[in-house]
Amino acid sequence: MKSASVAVVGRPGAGKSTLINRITGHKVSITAPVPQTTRNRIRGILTEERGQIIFIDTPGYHLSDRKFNLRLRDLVTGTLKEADLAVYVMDSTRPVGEEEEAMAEKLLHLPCPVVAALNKSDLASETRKPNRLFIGRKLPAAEIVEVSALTGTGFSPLLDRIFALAPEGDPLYPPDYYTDQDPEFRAAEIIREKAIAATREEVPHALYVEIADMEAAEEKDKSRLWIRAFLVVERESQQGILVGKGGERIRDIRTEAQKELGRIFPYRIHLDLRVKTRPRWRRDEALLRGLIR
Ligand SMILES: Nc1nc2c(ncn2[C@@H]2O[C@H](COP(=O)(O)OP(=O)(O)OP(=O)(O)O)[C@@H](O)[C@H]2O)c(=O)[nH]1
Ligand SMILES: [Mg+2]
Repeated sequence: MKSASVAVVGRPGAGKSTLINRITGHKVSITAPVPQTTRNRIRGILTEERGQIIFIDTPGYHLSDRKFNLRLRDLVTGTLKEADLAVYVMDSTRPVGEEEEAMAEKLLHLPCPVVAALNKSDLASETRKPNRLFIGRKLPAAEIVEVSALTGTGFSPLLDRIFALAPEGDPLYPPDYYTDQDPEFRAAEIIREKAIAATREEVPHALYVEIADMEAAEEKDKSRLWIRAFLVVERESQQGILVGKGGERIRDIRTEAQKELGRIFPYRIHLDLRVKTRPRWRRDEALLRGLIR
């Protein structure tokens, strides 16, 4: 039996979370067209005849000296240290930039093997070939597999490679487990995804979700889950954007979140969603310690 912990790393927006969701067959990690969505290490577990692979989603590797980004990068570094192998997800439709250079440099010095997943193979791209050459030059030991995280193309050779490199061992989780996230974190992430999808520019980055409380109750013949949550932003103007004209936007976010939460949790969901402002929260060390982990 194979048993491995696999760090999934790469530039923001490369498709790491989409890949893990598709490979495990479950919505484990939220995704968005805007970069810098994932802020945590999120486990997605795949168990099959060959063994168990624990994929660890990580924040996109982004070069910035802000406190917030440094913490995200530390999380990537920490995850790579503990992993049995790394999957380097690269967007084949974007030219190589300094972030790819830094990422490749980091992977080159790892003790564990690296598999490169050249993603978005469903899209036409003039950068695919140069990107492939870049990986070959920078990480000569890494096998390159072209994949589409969106369609699942290339997953079979990718998994063959991962299982071939994985160490022997016993599974760490029961076979029906696909993630180890607690319900509060999952709820907060789903709500954040819907808020990101409804906004633009700086708002997705200035946003986090606070779950005030979550309580299950049996009422007549129905199980209900009450969730009280806040969308927290940095400025009053962002608060206004999230609320929208006549409260329209926050209502839409709530509806979308409630729908998806209802698919994840075996309850009828009652979501009470409000917006509040917490200036400069991205510089608040104590808060970041709780949020980015
Ligand atoms: N066409 C296409 N789009 C993809 C593919 N993989 C991911 N995407 C899209 O790329 C965008 C970013 O995907 P994510 O999975 O959120 O990327 P990520 O690497 O997790 O991003 P961060 O969490 O910000 O680091 C989303 O709009 C996805 O739908 C793919 O194989 N093909
Ligand atoms: Mg992500």
